[in-house]
Amino acid sequence: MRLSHLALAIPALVACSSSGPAGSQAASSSSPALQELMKSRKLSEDDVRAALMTYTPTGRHDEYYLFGSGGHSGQVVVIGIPSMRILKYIAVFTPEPWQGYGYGDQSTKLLAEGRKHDHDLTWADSHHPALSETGGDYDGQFLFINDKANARVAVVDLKDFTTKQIVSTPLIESDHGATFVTPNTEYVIESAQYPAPLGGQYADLKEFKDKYRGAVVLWKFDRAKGRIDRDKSFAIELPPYMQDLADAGKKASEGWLFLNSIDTELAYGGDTEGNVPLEAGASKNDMDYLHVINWKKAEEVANTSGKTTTITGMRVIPLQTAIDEKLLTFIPESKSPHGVDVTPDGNELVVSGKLDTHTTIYSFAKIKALIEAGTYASRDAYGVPVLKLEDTIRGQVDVGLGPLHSQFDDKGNVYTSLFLESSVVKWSLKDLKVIEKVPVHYNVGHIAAAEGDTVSPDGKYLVSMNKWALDRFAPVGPLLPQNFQLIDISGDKMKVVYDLPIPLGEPHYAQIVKADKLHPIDTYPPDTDPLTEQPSPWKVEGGKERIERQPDGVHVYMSAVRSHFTPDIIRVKEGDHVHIHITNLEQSQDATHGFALDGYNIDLSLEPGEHDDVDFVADRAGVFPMYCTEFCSALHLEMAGYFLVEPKK
Ligand code: K7E
Ligand code: CUA
Repeated sequence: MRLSHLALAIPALVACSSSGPAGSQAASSSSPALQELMKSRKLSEDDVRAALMTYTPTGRHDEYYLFGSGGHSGQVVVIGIPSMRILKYIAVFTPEPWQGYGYGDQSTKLLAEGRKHDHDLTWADSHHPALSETGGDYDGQFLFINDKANARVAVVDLKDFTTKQIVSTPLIESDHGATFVTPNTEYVIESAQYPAPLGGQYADLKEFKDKYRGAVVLWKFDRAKGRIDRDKSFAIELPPYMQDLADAGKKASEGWLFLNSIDTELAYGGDTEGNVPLEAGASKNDMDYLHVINWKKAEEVANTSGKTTTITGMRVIPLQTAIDEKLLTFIPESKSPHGVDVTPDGNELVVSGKLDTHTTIYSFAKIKALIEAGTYASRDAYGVPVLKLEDTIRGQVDVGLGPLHSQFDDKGNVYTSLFLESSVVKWSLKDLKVIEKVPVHYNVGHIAAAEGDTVSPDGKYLVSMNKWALDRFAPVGPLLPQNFQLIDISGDKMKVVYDLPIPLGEPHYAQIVKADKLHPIDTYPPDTDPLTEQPSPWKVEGGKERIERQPDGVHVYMSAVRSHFTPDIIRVKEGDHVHIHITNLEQSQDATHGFALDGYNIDLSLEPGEHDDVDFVADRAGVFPMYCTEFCSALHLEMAGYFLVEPKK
């Protein structure tokens, strides 16, 4: 029986990882107990193997970090692999109380950068995280993520895992092919999804063909500053197709961008106005257009005076200029594609159309040769040259129903998610043959393999990001979590080894990076403003805490250290403008203090060394306790004080 076979296997496995005879002895003597445990918990041999693959003893760190989008929570989730332990939610586009994000001056200012059309936005629909790259490989320095709903892009610094910048342009209203980076993170790519007149103008849908447009924005990243440089960024006007996912060429195809598109029929719905519904209108043709863009050339054109127009402050290469300068070429692609993925060597592109059972493998060399020779089969309605599909591909693979997105391993295999089949298929890039499929639960969207979209994928692990989880977990009412399934891809057979419920918006995409590439700091240097990463101009030195009445209001220079705030009583008058400058003087790791001011919606998280400011008007008279929100010490509950607002006479 398999059970007894396993009972022999377990001590062997345990013995391997233990350091001496004592360890192996302990393991052998416990094997009957393990067998008993397996029986009582109804665990199969595969279950136990999965447990051994993922179980991570206390104090041991994971081999990889997964950075997953937080969907409409507007955050990023960080998960350790293989343990699948959630390590952090990084606050990005939305207020997050634990991190004090959106409740003090620094983060409020940061979130305000993300205002659009003069509106505060308190949610976002984040889809695609992108790690910064050097030479096409993750370098562990920065993470970018988009907000599909409002066409915004954020920069997260992985030194402290915090958001440093949010940029947006009123040029486009929504995005989806975002964020993707060029191989040295020269640019962060954001392409529009739902066409609209550029720059937020009004035009009726009857003018869809002429007035509506798509676009791709190339945000210039200044690595030394760790920020996007708006002035050096530019966009390219595109036909009003819904640009979708994208990938940047690498190695052989470095300098090029590839964008999927959907709805090349130019349908815009109108089911109550006598038109066919949008999804029917957008499914009439057999093919959509893969957009091939020469971004190095586009950069040259953008930097040549007279070649761009400026719309809402953004330099834009007009569509006609993009055509004249041979920046933009189309190739037919399977209907309603949802992924274009460049192979690790940069030689080929894998494209999957959700309504076709095939993935198509395009040869970059063929594409480039045709573009250079000007050998076009036709032009689209806007005059964009179209290459002949048959002349650009190496072949197709019949992978199954509803192929979406592909990732790569270190052995020349490709993994493609099959939405309709709820499985992941593994196929060989060399001979375009399906090798095997593994069922996932259920309705997989993206998949992420360890370093699986870089020039040197690791293989080993793949995470399937499943939309539905109906019978997987203890029920929690009608709204269910998503299901991240960890798949072992190290051997001949793919195996699901862990199910992680994600109760946080819809995580669309993730990237998995080797943990040793990241070097996060333990504490901030004293008095650091995390947004500027500089010493704060409002610095607070121990022993120099004070309250000053100045022309612009009452300034409080406060320190936090176990287990007191200094000063611990603040007296102001009703109507006073109050500026609290507060520094956590601690320099030991994890000695975080919180600062809550009751009744005023003030909530800060002060990591060791961190300086925050908060400005507000004391518009309510009364007695307001202030206290530390992190259980920092034995006298944490005593880390408190009073904010007294004396009523006007
Ligand atoms: Cu498939 Cu936005 Cu990439 Cu959702 S996306 S799954
Ligand atoms: Cu500081 Cu609790």
